[in-house]
Amino acid sequence: MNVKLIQLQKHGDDRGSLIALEDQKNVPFTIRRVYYLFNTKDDVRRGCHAHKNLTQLIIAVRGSCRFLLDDGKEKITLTLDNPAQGLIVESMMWREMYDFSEDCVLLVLADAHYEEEDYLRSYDEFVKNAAK
Ligand code: T46
Repeated sequence: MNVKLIQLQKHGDDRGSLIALEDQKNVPFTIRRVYYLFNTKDDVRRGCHAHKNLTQLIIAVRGSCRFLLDDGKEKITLTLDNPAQGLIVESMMWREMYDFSEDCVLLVLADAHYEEEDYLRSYDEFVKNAAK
């Protein structure tokens, strides 16, 4: 399955930590959009869609949440709980996020602007497209 967890270099000293994100350097694409998810209730599932053509880097800059990733053939689950770890999610990957900690802030860097037409929000439609 095409899922990568990348380690981000932490610059730390006795004042605290800092992580820099630079496109085409530690972010493997040109950054066209940045958004963040916060104040998510712990009993909800977010995502529940795939993208036809979008690569994203997702970082839990605070708190934690679980991910279910499904490429139409295989499913995996993982926890994001480390601000120095980035999850790369490519196109045609069904994602669901759940078990958000109260303080969770998910930072997302994307290689394209927001386009509702890029979303596959029906699982059946996603599976049909993934099989092509
Ligand atoms: C993803 C996961 C990790 C915008 O207007 N612009 C944007 O850039 C985005 C991402 C969303 N929106 C609007 C569309 C909806 O009215 O914000 C609302 C919530 O979006 P959505 O329900 O798609 O959010 P999530 O948390 O289910 O999914 C989001 C991203 O959409 C998705 O690409 O991979 O976060």
